[in-house]
Amino acid sequence: VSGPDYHLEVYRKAKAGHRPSLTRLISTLEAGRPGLSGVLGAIHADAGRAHLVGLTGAPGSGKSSLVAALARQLRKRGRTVAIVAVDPSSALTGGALLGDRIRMDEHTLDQGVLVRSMSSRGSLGGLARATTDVVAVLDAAGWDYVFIETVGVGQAEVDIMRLADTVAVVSVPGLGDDIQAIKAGLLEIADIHVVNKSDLPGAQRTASELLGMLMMANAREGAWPVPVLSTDALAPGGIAELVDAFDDHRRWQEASGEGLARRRRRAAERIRVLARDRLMERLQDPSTSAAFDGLVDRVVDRSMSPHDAVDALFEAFTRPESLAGRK
Ligand SMILES: Nc1nc2c(ncn2[C@@H]2O[C@H](COP(=O)(O)OP(=O)(O)OP(=O)(O)O)[C@@H](O)[C@H]2O)c(=O)[nH]1
Ligand SMILES: [Mg+2]
Repeated sequence: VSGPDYHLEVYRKAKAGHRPSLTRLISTLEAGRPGLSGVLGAIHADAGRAHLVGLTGAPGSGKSSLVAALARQLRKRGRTVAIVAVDPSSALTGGALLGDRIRMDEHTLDQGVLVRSMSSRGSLGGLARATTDVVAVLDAAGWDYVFIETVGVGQAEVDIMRLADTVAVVSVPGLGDDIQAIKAGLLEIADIHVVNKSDLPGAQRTASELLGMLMMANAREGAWPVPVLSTDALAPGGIAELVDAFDDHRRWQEASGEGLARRRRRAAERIRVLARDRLMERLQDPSTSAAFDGLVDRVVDRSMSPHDAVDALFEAFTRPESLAGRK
């Protein structure tokens, strides 16, 4: 059995709390099979209630340990927690976040916690798309918090972090890599800075350096003052304060209008990406490719400019008979 009705039925069960249906739907969405627009529409209509929290930072900074501690704290507060660990580098290494699975074991028997690892397998663009859909279904299915953990500090991580309502950038005591990470663009996307491993020497100094870098931005009228929080994910320490900061940030966003602005940016970007994907699919479609080759011929023999060829293509998308006539 397959098809749109089948996916909607799986989604209905997932929303009702049936875990196997949820994990099956996540796998389907991750694979991005055709025929999902119906269920994606239903998911979109239901989503928008969860607090999406992104955690990123240098490899080994303690993101997974932090997420585990955060999940424990949130469970104490009666909230449900879904964790999506995304590894963009797995396209190169072929590895998955095995360690994350092991460290999360303590939570596997808890119905209020769900852990999912995602690797890119294919393209990085595909990973961002898959992550967007998986996070949306978790939100729609009623999870209170959805954590998105990414390893590393590249553009792929920044793109994935744009999904989140609140982005926490995790640093560790001692400089070097962290400053590199911040230079790579993480400073602009951080809503909260976390200095994890605060049990190690130099934590105070790292926190001061971060605060120094934030001083100008934090002094701006009406800006969210990005806090720098110290945590020890293992002891644990500072975890309740971090959860409070997530909630403060969300409240501030809703009060200031920044939340709506962010949702608008996210929606606009999503439409753009999907439009671009759809366009590329159309260009690769066999029904278009013959006509496309015809346009290539004309650009090569200079009877048509590339710009006019694009005009012809766009016309063909709305009036398919137009290209045939032009050949
Ligand atoms: N001393 C100390 N060690 C920590 C703390 N948090 C995590 N660690 C240790 O740091 C190591 C890396 O922790 P992870 O939670 O796997 O870090 P990560 O950022 O998820 O790592 P990747 O996903 O591989 O990038 C582990 O050995 C942890 O036990 C902390 O607060 N203090
Ligand atoms: Mg990790």
